[in-house]
Amino acid sequence: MTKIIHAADLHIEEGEEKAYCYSVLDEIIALALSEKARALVLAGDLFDSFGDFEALRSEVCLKFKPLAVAGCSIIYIPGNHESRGATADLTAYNLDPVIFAAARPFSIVEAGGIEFICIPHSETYDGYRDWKVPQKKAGVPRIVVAHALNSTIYTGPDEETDTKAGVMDDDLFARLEADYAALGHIHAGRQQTLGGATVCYPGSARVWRAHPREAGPKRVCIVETGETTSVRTAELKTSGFYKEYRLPLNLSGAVNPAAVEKIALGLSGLDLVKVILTGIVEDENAAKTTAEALKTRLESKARLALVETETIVAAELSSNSLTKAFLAEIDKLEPGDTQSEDYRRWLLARQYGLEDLAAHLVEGR
Ligand SMILES: [Mn+2]
Repeated sequence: MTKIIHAADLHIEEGEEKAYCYSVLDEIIALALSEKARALVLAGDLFDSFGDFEALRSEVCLKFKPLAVAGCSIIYIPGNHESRGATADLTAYNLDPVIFAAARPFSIVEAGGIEFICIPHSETYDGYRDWKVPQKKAGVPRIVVAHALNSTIYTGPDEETDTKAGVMDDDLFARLEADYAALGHIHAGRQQTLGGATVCYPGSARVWRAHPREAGPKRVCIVETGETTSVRTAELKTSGFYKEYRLPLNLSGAVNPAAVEKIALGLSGLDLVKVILTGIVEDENAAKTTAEALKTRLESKARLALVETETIVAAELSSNSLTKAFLAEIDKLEPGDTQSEDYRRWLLARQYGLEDLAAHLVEGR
């Protein structure tokens, strides 16, 4: 059996995220070393853009040196992000000691007794039936490495709006006689058998942006292949979590301090946290002050904190007797756990009620 580590979508970028990205990369390299993997497969979007690729590739290649010395091949294909803003053909780059398989439509790399069919990202893979892929060798496992969407394994919308990924047919895995497909692009992990192959998205290796699809632990796949293929995942410790909360403001623009402290207590210094402040306020400036104070509080506990306000301004709402009665009753029902489904429903009911009251107040003028 041969062991490989499969990671994807690290999106290394320059600027304030660089140190964080590098800590995750270091963890992946340390894992490949401790697991004595024969190959580390990076299934695209190692860099966030062509500019990041250009600026940081030398530093990143240096980081891979100890792994190469230990006998682990590093195989990397470009994703859609490496092409963002590209001013040069990626095949022109030598990323020694990394095997940078940028040639389209595919290239074959043999390493650790495994045959890797490396397919760089493309807007379409429609021509795959005409690819001249050699017959699979007896006793040599075959791994497809690609950065693409597959509509069987992932039925949701593309996670990206500006750079859509090409869609790969299930039949491609069968036709190429793959034992395992090391995919990238979908930031939430997925695993499914397609066309006889075990097809995996490990998910993004770090929290790439403030979006619910970045939630959950960040992982890499540890694949053992030979007669059979088995996959387990390893959670990355340095990636942290993406955490998103919605909190209501009261009419004077204040937030419940106990709810804030509960969120702060659950954060680690590696997390990216986003809080959306909702509700109806009488003065938007008060909401802004609350948002700034909240951001400062959360920044002291998390790697990054974002606070957004989705409030509606309705002056004179609190002097309305109906509003007072509504708030007095509904706030008695506030569930304790801000992450529960009950809380979400309660928050919506409170918001709709206040919106309705605000609308009637305007009509009544
Ligand atoms: Mn991608």
